[in-house]
Amino acid sequence: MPFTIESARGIFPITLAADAIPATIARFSQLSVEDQLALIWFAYLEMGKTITIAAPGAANMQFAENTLNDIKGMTAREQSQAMCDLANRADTPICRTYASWSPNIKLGFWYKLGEFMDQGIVAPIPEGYKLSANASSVLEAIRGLEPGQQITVLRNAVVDMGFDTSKLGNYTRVSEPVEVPQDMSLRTQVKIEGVTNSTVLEYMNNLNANDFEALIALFAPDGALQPPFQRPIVGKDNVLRFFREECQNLKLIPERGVTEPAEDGYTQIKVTGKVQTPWFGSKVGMNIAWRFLINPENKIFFVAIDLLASPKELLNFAR
Ligand code: 45D
Repeated sequence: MPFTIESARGIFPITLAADAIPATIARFSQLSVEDQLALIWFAYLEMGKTITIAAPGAANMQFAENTLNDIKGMTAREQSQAMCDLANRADTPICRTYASWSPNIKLGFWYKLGEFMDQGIVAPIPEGYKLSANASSVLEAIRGLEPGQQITVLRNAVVDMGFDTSKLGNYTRVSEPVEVPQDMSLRTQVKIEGVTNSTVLEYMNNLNANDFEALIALFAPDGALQPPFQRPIVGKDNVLRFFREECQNLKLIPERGVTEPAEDGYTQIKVTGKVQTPWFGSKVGMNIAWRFLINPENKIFFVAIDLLASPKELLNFAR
Protein backbone atom coordinates (compact mmCIF):
# COMPACT_ATOMS: atom_id res chain seq x y z
CA MET A 1 0.00 0.00 0.00
CA PRO A 2 1.50 3.36 -0.94
CA PHE A 3 2.25 5.83 1.83
CA THR A 4 -0.24 8.52 2.83
CA ILE A 5 0.61 11.55 4.96
CA GLU A 6 -1.30 9.87 7.79
CA SER A 7 0.71 6.63 7.58
CA ALA A 8 3.97 8.55 7.09
CA ARG A 9 3.41 10.24 10.46
CA GLY A 10 3.97 6.85 12.07
CA ILE A 11 7.55 6.22 10.90
CA PHE A 12 10.07 5.62 13.71
CA PRO A 13 7.18 5.27 16.18
CA ILE A 14 9.30 4.81 19.31
CA THR A 15 10.62 8.40 19.06
CA LEU A 16 9.75 9.96 22.42
CA ALA A 17 8.55 13.53 22.02
CA ALA A 18 8.29 15.98 24.93
CA ASP A 19 4.65 15.27 25.80
CA ALA A 20 5.14 17.48 28.85
CA ILE A 21 4.60 20.47 26.50
CA PRO A 22 1.00 19.80 25.41
CA ALA A 23 0.24 18.52 28.92
CA THR A 24 1.55 21.71 30.52
CA ILE A 25 -0.21 23.94 28.00
CA ALA A 26 -3.49 22.11 28.63
CA ARG A 27 -3.17 22.68 32.39
CA PHE A 28 -2.16 26.29 31.80
CA SER A 29 -5.20 27.00 29.65
CA GLN A 30 -7.51 25.83 32.45
CA LEU A 31 -6.27 28.63 34.74
CA SER A 32 -7.93 32.02 35.14
CA VAL A 33 -6.45 34.62 32.78
CA GLU A 34 -5.06 36.58 35.73
CA ASP A 35 -3.23 33.47 36.86
CA GLN A 36 -2.06 32.81 33.31
CA LEU A 37 -0.50 36.25 32.90
CA ALA A 38 1.07 36.21 36.37
CA LEU A 39 2.40 32.70 35.84
CA ILE A 40 4.09 33.65 32.55
CA TRP A 41 5.52 36.71 34.23
CA PHE A 42 7.05 34.64 37.04
CA ALA A 43 8.30 31.95 34.67
CA TYR A 44 9.82 34.61 32.44
CA LEU A 45 11.56 36.35 35.37
CA GLU A 46 13.03 33.09 36.59
CA MET A 47 14.24 32.05 33.15
CA GLY A 48 15.70 35.50 32.64
CA LYS A 49 18.17 34.81 35.42
CA THR A 50 19.95 32.18 33.36
CA ILE A 51 19.08 32.84 29.71
CA THR A 52 18.52 36.17 28.01
CA ILE A 53 16.25 36.77 25.04
CA ALA A 54 17.69 38.64 22.09
CA ALA A 55 15.83 41.91 21.46
CA PRO A 56 13.60 41.60 18.40
CA GLY A 57 14.85 43.44 15.32
CA ALA A 58 13.20 46.64 14.09
CA ALA A 59 11.85 44.88 11.00
CA ASN A 60 9.98 42.62 13.36
CA MET A 61 8.64 45.35 15.63
CA GLN A 62 7.26 47.79 13.05
CA PHE A 63 4.04 45.76 12.71
CA ALA A 64 3.32 45.76 16.43
CA GLU A 65 4.19 49.41 16.94
CA ASN A 66 0.70 50.88 16.51
CA THR A 67 -0.81 48.39 18.90
CA LEU A 68 1.97 48.96 21.44
CA ASN A 69 1.38 52.71 21.22
CA ASP A 70 -2.37 52.19 21.69
CA ILE A 71 -1.67 50.20 24.82
CA LYS A 72 0.80 52.77 26.14
CA GLY A 73 -1.93 55.40 25.81
CA MET A 74 -4.38 53.47 27.99
CA THR A 75 -5.05 53.75 31.69
CA ALA A 76 -3.47 51.04 33.84
CA ARG A 77 -6.88 49.40 34.21
CA GLU A 78 -7.41 49.32 30.45
CA GLN A 79 -3.92 47.93 29.94
CA SER A 80 -4.58 45.04 32.30
CA GLN A 81 -7.90 44.47 30.56
CA ALA A 82 -6.22 44.40 27.12
CA MET A 83 -3.73 41.77 28.31
CA CYS A 84 -6.52 39.69 29.88
CA ASP A 85 -8.49 39.96 26.63
CA LEU A 86 -5.53 38.53 24.73
CA ALA A 87 -5.24 35.59 27.10
CA ASN A 88 -9.03 35.18 26.95
CA ARG A 89 -8.96 35.14 23.14
CA ALA A 90 -11.71 37.78 23.26
CA ASP A 91 -13.19 39.50 20.19
CA THR A 92 -11.63 42.98 20.41
CA PRO A 93 -9.78 45.05 17.79
CA ILE A 94 -6.42 44.36 19.50
CA CYS A 95 -7.14 40.64 19.70
CA ARG A 96 -8.03 40.59 16.00
CA THR A 97 -4.86 42.44 15.03
CA TYR A 98 -2.79 40.14 17.24
CA ALA A 99 -4.35 37.09 15.59
CA SER A 100 -3.11 38.22 12.17
CA TRP A 101 0.52 38.29 13.32
CA SER A 102 3.14 35.58 12.81
CA PRO A 103 4.51 33.93 15.99
CA ASN A 104 7.66 36.09 15.91
CA ILE A 105 5.65 39.31 15.86
CA LYS A 106 3.52 38.06 18.74
CA LEU A 107 6.66 37.21 20.70
CA GLY A 108 8.22 40.60 19.93
CA PHE A 109 5.04 42.33 21.06
CA TRP A 110 5.13 40.55 24.43
CA TYR A 111 8.85 41.16 24.71
CA LYS A 112 8.12 44.89 24.49
CA LEU A 113 5.16 44.69 26.88
CA GLY A 114 7.40 42.88 29.35
CA GLU A 115 9.93 45.73 29.11
CA PHE A 116 7.17 48.30 29.56
CA MET A 117 5.80 46.44 32.57
CA ASP A 118 9.30 46.40 34.02
CA GLN A 119 9.67 50.13 33.42
CA GLY A 120 6.24 50.97 34.81
CA ILE A 121 4.92 52.17 31.43
CA VAL A 122 2.40 49.33 31.31
CA ALA A 123 0.45 47.97 34.29
CA PRO A 124 2.62 45.33 35.98
CA ILE A 125 1.49 42.13 37.62
CA PRO A 126 0.43 43.42 41.07
CA GLU A 127 3.22 43.21 43.63
CA GLY A 128 2.63 40.21 45.87
CA TYR A 129 0.16 38.61 43.41
CA LYS A 130 -0.56 35.19 44.83
CA LEU A 131 -0.91 32.38 42.30
CA SER A 132 -3.71 29.88 42.93
CA ALA A 133 -2.65 26.42 44.03
CA ASN A 134 -3.20 25.07 40.51
CA ALA A 135 -1.17 27.85 38.93
CA SER A 136 1.67 27.28 41.39
CA SER A 137 1.70 23.64 40.48
CA VAL A 138 1.87 24.47 36.74
CA LEU A 139 4.75 26.87 37.45
CA GLU A 140 6.48 24.09 39.37
CA ALA A 141 6.03 21.79 36.38
CA ILE A 142 7.59 24.41 34.09
CA ARG A 143 10.54 24.78 36.48
CA GLY A 144 11.22 21.07 36.08
CA LEU A 145 11.54 21.24 32.28
CA GLU A 146 14.81 21.64 30.40
CA PRO A 147 15.36 25.12 28.89
CA GLY A 148 14.43 24.08 25.34
CA GLN A 149 11.08 22.85 26.65
CA GLN A 150 10.53 25.91 28.84
CA ILE A 151 10.87 28.28 25.90
CA THR A 152 8.53 26.07 23.89
CA VAL A 153 5.86 26.34 26.59
CA LEU A 154 6.22 30.14 26.57
CA ARG A 155 6.11 30.30 22.79
CA ASN A 156 3.02 28.10 22.59
CA ALA A 157 1.25 30.14 25.27
CA VAL A 158 1.91 33.34 23.30
CA VAL A 159 0.92 31.84 19.94
CA ASP A 160 -2.40 30.61 21.36
CA MET A 161 -3.47 34.09 22.53
CA GLY A 162 -5.65 36.55 20.61
CA PHE A 163 -8.86 36.08 18.67
CA ASP A 164 -9.40 32.72 17.00
CA THR A 165 -8.09 33.00 13.40
CA SER A 166 -10.66 30.47 12.23
CA LYS A 167 -13.34 33.03 13.16
CA LEU A 168 -11.57 35.97 11.51
CA GLY A 169 -12.85 35.30 8.00
CA ASN A 170 -10.63 36.81 5.32
CA TYR A 171 -7.62 38.55 6.77
CA THR A 172 -4.12 39.57 5.77
CA ARG A 173 -1.41 37.60 7.48
CA VAL A 174 1.35 39.79 8.86
CA SER A 175 4.89 38.50 9.18
CA GLU A 176 8.44 39.84 9.13
CA PRO A 177 9.97 40.59 5.72
CA VAL A 178 11.90 37.69 4.24
CA GLU A 179 15.62 38.33 4.14
CA VAL A 180 17.72 37.35 1.11
CA PRO A 181 19.31 33.92 1.44
CA GLN A 182 22.80 33.76 2.88
CA ASP A 183 25.59 34.28 0.36
CA MET A 184 26.97 31.02 -1.06
CA SER A 185 30.48 31.84 0.15
CA LEU A 186 29.29 32.03 3.77
CA ARG A 187 27.30 28.81 3.86
CA THR A 188 28.36 25.92 6.02
CA GLN A 189 27.73 22.26 5.24
CA VAL A 190 26.39 19.92 7.88
CA LYS A 191 27.81 16.45 8.46
CA ILE A 192 25.51 13.77 9.83
CA GLU A 193 26.98 10.53 11.15
CA GLY A 194 25.14 7.70 9.39
CA VAL A 195 23.39 9.83 6.75
CA THR A 196 24.63 10.57 3.23
CA ASN A 197 21.27 11.19 1.53
CA SER A 198 21.71 14.40 -0.49
CA THR A 199 18.13 15.62 0.07
CA VAL A 200 18.45 15.43 3.85
CA LEU A 201 21.84 17.18 3.82
CA GLU A 202 20.57 19.91 1.50
CA TYR A 203 17.46 20.34 3.65
CA MET A 204 19.66 21.21 6.63
CA ASN A 205 22.04 23.42 4.62
CA ASN A 206 19.29 25.34 2.82
CA LEU A 207 17.29 25.97 5.98
CA ASN A 208 20.45 27.18 7.73
CA ALA A 209 21.05 29.57 4.81
CA ASN A 210 17.43 30.86 4.76
CA ASP A 211 17.30 29.63 1.16
CA PHE A 212 13.62 28.73 1.12
CA GLU A 213 13.34 28.45 -2.69
CA ALA A 214 16.06 25.80 -2.82
CA LEU A 215 14.59 24.21 0.29
CA ILE A 216 11.07 23.84 -1.06
CA ALA A 217 12.43 22.34 -4.30
CA LEU A 218 13.45 19.33 -2.20
CA PHE A 219 9.79 18.51 -1.45
CA ALA A 220 7.38 16.40 -3.47
CA PRO A 221 4.37 18.42 -4.77
CA ASP A 222 2.08 16.71 -2.25
CA GLY A 223 4.78 16.63 0.44
CA ALA A 224 4.21 17.67 4.03
CA LEU A 225 6.04 19.04 7.05
CA GLN A 226 4.90 18.47 10.62
CA PRO A 227 6.25 21.00 13.15
CA PRO A 228 6.48 19.98 16.82
CA PHE A 229 3.03 19.38 18.40
CA GLN A 230 1.21 20.40 15.21
CA ARG A 231 -0.74 18.76 12.41
CA PRO A 232 1.17 18.31 9.13
CA ILE A 233 1.33 21.30 6.78
CA VAL A 234 0.53 19.77 3.39
CA GLY A 235 1.57 20.85 -0.12
CA LYS A 236 4.49 22.90 -1.37
CA ASP A 237 2.73 26.29 -1.27
CA ASN A 238 1.73 25.91 2.37
CA VAL A 239 5.09 24.57 3.44
CA LEU A 240 6.91 27.40 1.64
CA ARG A 241 4.68 29.96 3.34
CA PHE A 242 5.46 28.38 6.70
CA PHE A 243 9.21 28.56 6.00
CA ARG A 244 8.99 32.22 5.02
CA GLU A 245 6.79 33.18 7.97
CA GLU A 246 8.30 31.16 10.79
CA CYS A 247 11.70 29.72 9.93
CA GLN A 248 14.16 32.54 9.36
CA ASN A 249 17.54 32.40 11.07
CA LEU A 250 17.15 29.02 12.71
CA LYS A 251 20.33 27.07 13.32
CA LEU A 252 20.09 23.35 12.70
CA ILE A 253 22.89 21.25 14.15
CA PRO A 254 22.10 17.65 13.18
CA GLU A 255 24.43 15.09 14.73
CA ARG A 256 23.59 11.54 13.72
CA GLY A 257 20.99 9.41 12.00
CA VAL A 258 19.86 6.16 10.45
CA THR A 259 18.83 5.45 6.87
CA GLU A 260 16.56 2.52 6.03
CA PRO A 261 14.58 1.28 3.05
CA ALA A 262 10.80 1.57 3.44
CA GLU A 263 7.94 0.20 1.33
CA ASP A 264 7.48 1.01 -2.38
CA GLY A 265 11.01 2.27 -2.91
CA TYR A 266 10.74 4.96 -0.24
CA THR A 267 13.56 5.62 2.24
CA GLN A 268 13.06 6.54 5.88
CA ILE A 269 15.72 8.56 7.63
CA LYS A 270 15.76 9.65 11.25
CA VAL A 271 18.21 12.36 12.29
CA THR A 272 18.76 13.78 15.77
CA GLY A 273 20.59 16.87 16.91
CA LYS A 274 20.17 20.38 18.23
CA VAL A 275 18.26 23.41 16.98
CA GLN A 276 18.80 27.00 18.09
CA THR A 277 16.26 29.80 17.71
CA PRO A 278 17.37 33.37 16.94
CA TRP A 279 15.62 34.43 20.17
CA PHE A 280 18.10 32.62 22.41
CA GLY A 281 21.00 31.73 20.08
CA SER A 282 23.55 29.24 21.38
CA LYS A 283 22.29 29.65 24.95
CA VAL A 284 19.41 27.23 24.34
CA GLY A 285 19.90 24.06 22.29
CA MET A 286 16.68 22.20 21.71
CA ASN A 287 16.93 18.42 21.37
CA ILE A 288 15.28 17.60 18.06
CA ALA A 289 14.52 14.63 15.82
CA TRP A 290 13.73 14.88 12.14
CA ARG A 291 11.84 11.89 10.73
CA PHE A 292 12.08 12.01 6.92
CA LEU A 293 10.22 9.87 4.42
CA ILE A 294 11.92 10.28 1.04
CA ASN A 295 10.12 9.12 -2.12
CA PRO A 296 11.74 7.12 -4.94
CA GLU A 297 12.51 10.38 -6.78
CA ASN A 298 14.59 11.47 -3.74
CA LYS A 299 12.03 14.17 -2.80
CA ILE A 300 10.67 14.75 0.69
CA PHE A 301 7.21 13.20 0.94
CA PHE A 302 7.05 13.84 4.67
CA VAL A 303 9.20 15.23 7.46
CA ALA A 304 8.22 15.45 11.12
CA ILE A 305 10.16 17.65 13.51
CA ASP A 306 9.89 16.48 17.12
CA LEU A 307 11.02 18.19 20.27
CA LEU A 308 12.51 15.28 22.18
CA ALA A 309 11.53 14.24 25.70
CA SER A 310 15.13 14.19 26.95
CA PRO A 311 18.74 14.31 25.73
CA LYS A 312 18.76 10.51 25.99
CA GLU A 313 16.42 10.46 22.98
CA LEU A 314 19.22 11.87 20.82
CA LEU A 315 20.65 8.35 20.80
CA ASN A 316 17.38 6.48 20.31
CA PHE A 317 17.50 4.76 16.94
CA ALA A 318 15.70 1.61 17.97
CA ARG A 319 12.69 0.50 15.95
O1 45D B 1 1.41 36.99 29.14
O2 45D B 1 13.53 21.58 10.39
C1 45D B 1 5.14 38.60 29.97
C2 45D B 1 10.71 24.07 12.15
C3 45D B 1 4.07 38.40 31.04
C4 45D B 1 10.99 24.10 10.64
C5 45D B 1 4.87 37.80 28.73
C6 45D B 1 11.91 23.60 12.92
C7 45D B 1 2.68 38.37 30.55
C8 45D B 1 11.60 22.88 10.10
C9 45D B 1 6.43 38.14 30.63
C10 45D B 1 5.26 40.05 29.60
C11 45D B 1 10.32 25.48 12.56
C12 45D B 1 9.54 23.14 12.42
C13 45D B 1 3.61 37.26 28.49
C14 45D B 1 12.87 22.81 12.28
C15 45D B 1 2.50 37.49 29.37
C16 45D B 1 12.74 22.38 10.92
C17 45D B 1 5.96 37.68 27.77
C18 45D B 1 11.96 23.78 14.40
C19 45D B 1 3.32 36.43 27.29
C20 45D B 1 14.07 22.31 13.00
C21 45D B 1 6.60 36.54 27.41
C22 45D B 1 12.26 24.91 15.02
C23 45D B 1 7.66 36.48 26.43
C24 45D B 1 12.06 25.08 16.45
C25 45D B 1 8.29 37.73 25.94
C26 45D B 1 11.87 23.87 17.30
C27 45D B 1 8.07 35.25 25.99
C28 45D B 1 12.00 26.34 16.95
C29 45D B 1 9.03 35.01 24.95
C30 45D B 1 11.64 26.67 18.29
C31 45D B 1 9.31 33.73 24.57
C32 45D B 1 11.65 27.95 18.72
C33 45D B 1 10.14 33.37 23.42
C34 45D B 1 11.20 28.38 20.06
C35 45D B 1 10.15 32.06 23.03
C36 45D B 1 11.27 29.69 20.36
C37 45D B 1 10.90 34.41 22.68
C38 45D B 1 10.69 27.36 21.00
C39 45D B 1 10.79 31.55 21.84
C40 45D B 1 10.77 30.23 21.58
